[in-house]
Amino acid sequence: MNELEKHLTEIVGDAHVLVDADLRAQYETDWTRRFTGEARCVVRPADTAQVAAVVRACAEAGAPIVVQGGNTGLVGGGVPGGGEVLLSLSRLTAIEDVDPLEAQVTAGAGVTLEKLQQHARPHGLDVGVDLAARSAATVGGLVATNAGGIRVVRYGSMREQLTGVEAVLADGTVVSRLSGLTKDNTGYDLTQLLAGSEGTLAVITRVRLRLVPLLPARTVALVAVDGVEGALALLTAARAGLPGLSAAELFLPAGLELVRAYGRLPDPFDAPHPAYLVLESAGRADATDEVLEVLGECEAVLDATVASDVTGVARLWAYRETHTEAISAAGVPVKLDVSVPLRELPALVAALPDTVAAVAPAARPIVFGHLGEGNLHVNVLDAGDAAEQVTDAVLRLVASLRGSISSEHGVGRAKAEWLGLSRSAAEIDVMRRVKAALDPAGLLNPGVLLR
Ligand code: 2HG
Ligand code: ZN
Repeated sequence: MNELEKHLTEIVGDAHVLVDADLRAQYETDWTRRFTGEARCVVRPADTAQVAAVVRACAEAGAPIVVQGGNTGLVGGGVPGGGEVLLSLSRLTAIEDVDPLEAQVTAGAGVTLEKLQQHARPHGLDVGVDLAARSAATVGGLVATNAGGIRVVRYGSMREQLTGVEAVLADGTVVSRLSGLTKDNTGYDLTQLLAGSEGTLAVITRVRLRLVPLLPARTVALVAVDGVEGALALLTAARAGLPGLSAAELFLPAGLELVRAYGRLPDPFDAPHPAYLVLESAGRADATDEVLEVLGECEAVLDATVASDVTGVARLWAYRETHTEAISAAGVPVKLDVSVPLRELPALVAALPDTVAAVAPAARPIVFGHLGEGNLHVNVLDAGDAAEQVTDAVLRLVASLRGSISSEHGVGRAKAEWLGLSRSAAEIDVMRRVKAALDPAGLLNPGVLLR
């Protein structure tokens, strides 16, 4: 053990500095097996004071750091590029009592989304963000990446839930802004600056989140529509006709086939259809009648199955939520997360197969995502050694449609090279200046977001 590791051991204790390769291994590869890199060691502080001491020790030693939450990220932002100290926030699991008056809660960065949901629900409150990785994804990571998920159509992304953060700057200084004031116009919004900064500006140690009413009645419709334009027509109708609209998720026949084979799920319809939508309405009372009325009036709807009991709702959601698992079981995909203006979505979906085939003829694109935001998850299986070409071709197509190369997963290591497709040179220059001001030595998450 060299000087830095000894110093880190003094701060967090023997058991929480992992130097051996086999102990480090689970932290060094992301769960999709697409990103891997060796860490100098893994360090697991227990609280903000220990995080600050660890960061200070690394700064003094000039040692770069990569920050990791639940390691559920999808762009390689939480795994080492090579040689960093891997700072795991998994032990920062303290949760404060729910504040029912403000409808807010403060939680440690290592609290999982599921734990926070369980903590809020007995108070008749809920977390405004939900996503399939809820059992492992941590709130620190969700804020650092400004995660989205399946409820953005109703409540917005993680930054919309955020009312404050506590964070450790690159020199070990702690900044804490956890008062949770809903209105507070006292200068630069440091909380929002850190949302989506992907660990490049500071290490988020605690977050304060606003909570939303717990809505016990859910009605879900799995709907077959006549195409992506039809899906958008139904979205428009659902936005107007369903005040409780809480999800609008799109998938296509190739995805349905894959999740059915993976989960041994029955065919939800008698025949294949061009596109599918999961619509959800949540509220205090059952919305089945409203949902049926919206479906009945939309000409794009070819078939539908509706449920409002807990088992039926879970059964219908499975067709959408198991996409990621089913894809992972089929191979290591190229995984892209893009968005375009809604009116360009049909053009994007139509152009994708040829765009991919031109650079990887044997590849299988599986496309699904969050319709409300024009956010598509373009997963490409069997791209062989053309992963880079597939990424380049798809991201250029998206940029040509005035879209974003990262809708909700972030830029990470995976897309840093393509940032210029979505951000102007002037914007990237401002980002670099902010980075240089907060982390002049470039020790926090080097290679992530900005190269
Ligand atoms: C989802 O919406 C996640 O299910 C994962 O953002 C997307 O696996 C993916 O590409
Ligand atoms: Zn998603």
